[in-house]
Amino acid sequence: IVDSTILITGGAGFIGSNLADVLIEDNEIVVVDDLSMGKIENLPQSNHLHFFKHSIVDKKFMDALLIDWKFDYIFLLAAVASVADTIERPLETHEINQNANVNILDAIRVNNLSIKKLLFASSAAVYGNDPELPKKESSHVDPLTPYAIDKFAMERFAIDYGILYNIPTVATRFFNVYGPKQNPKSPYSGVLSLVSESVKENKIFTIFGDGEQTRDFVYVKDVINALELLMINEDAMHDVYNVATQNAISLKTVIKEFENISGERVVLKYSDARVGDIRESFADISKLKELGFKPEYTINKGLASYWDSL
Ligand code: UD2
Repeated sequence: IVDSTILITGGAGFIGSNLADVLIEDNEIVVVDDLSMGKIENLPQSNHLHFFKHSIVDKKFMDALLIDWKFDYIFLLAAVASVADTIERPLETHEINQNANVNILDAIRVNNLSIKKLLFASSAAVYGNDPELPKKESSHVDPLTPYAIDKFAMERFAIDYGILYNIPTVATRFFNVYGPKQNPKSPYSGVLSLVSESVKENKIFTIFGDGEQTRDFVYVKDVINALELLMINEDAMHDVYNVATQNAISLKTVIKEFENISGERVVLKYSDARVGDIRESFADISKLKELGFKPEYTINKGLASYWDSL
C-alpha cells in the first residue's frame, strides 16, 4: 500500500503498531487508540503519523474523523482482546467490540464515503470447540463467549454491510499471533509474551492444563503481510480469511523451542486448565494461500526474531 491515507483503530496495540511500522514508510497514517492495552511508545515517530488518544466508542468523534480524513483504507483492530474480560463485562465490551465498529460502517454508509477497502480483524475464537480440524473458513462456527459472539457478528456486519451498501470489505480470523510489542500486562495476553516475561523477570511460568494443548502460532510479521495482501487484492472481497501458518504445536513444545533459542530455562509449574480452554487449534489457510500468501516464519525463525527484539 502506497500514497494512501489509512486509519488503524487500535493502532498503538500489538498488531496495529507492527502494521503502522510498515505502512508509515509510504503513507499517511491515522491511529485511534484509547491506550487501554496499547502504548504510545509502540508507534513509529513520523510527521506522517497522526495519533488520537480516543475510544472508538465515541460516535461523534469517529464520524467527524471519517468525514475529515477521507480514508482510502481502514483497519479495524481496536478491541478488548481479553476473552475473560468480555465474560466479566459483556455489555461494556460489546460497545467496543461490536457497536463502535458498526457505527464506523454506518458512518461510511450514511456519508457516502468512498473507501478502497475496510478490514475487520476477527478471531479463531469464532470456531469455539467444534472438533473439526483443521479449521476452515467454511467450518461450523461455535462462538461461546461475548468476545467470540461480537467477533462473529462483526464479521457478518462487515461482509454484509459491504454487499448491501457497496462498501469494499474483508475480514480476518487471527489464530495465535506472537511477536514484538505484545503487551504481557494481562494474564490473558498471548502465552508467548508471558513466557518471555517470566524468563526476563526470573518468574515461574504456569502452564494451565497438561501443556499438550496445541495452537497455530503465527508471527506478527506474517500477519502484517497477510493484512496488506487482503487489503490490496481485489479478489479478497466480502469474505473472511484465516490468518495462521497451518502448523499445530503443543504449548510444551513451543516452550522447549523458546528455551533452545533463548538459551534460558523456563521454570514451569502446572495448574488446572482454564475453563473453556480450547484443546486443539489448527488452521487451514489454503484460502489465503490462493491469494498468494506464504508464511515466512517457521516457529523457530519467529521465536528467534522475537527473542532478538526483546
Ligand atoms: C487466543 C486469543 C483469544 C481468542 C482465542 C480463540 C490471544 C492472546 N488470545 O486465546 O483472543 O481469539 O485464541 O481461540 O491470542 N496458557 C498457559 N499459561 C499462561 C497463559 C496461557 O498455560 O500463563 C495457555 C492457555 O491456557 C492456552 C494457551 O496457553 O491453552 C494459549 O493461551 P493464549 O491466552 O495465548 O491464547 P488462547 O488460544 O487461549
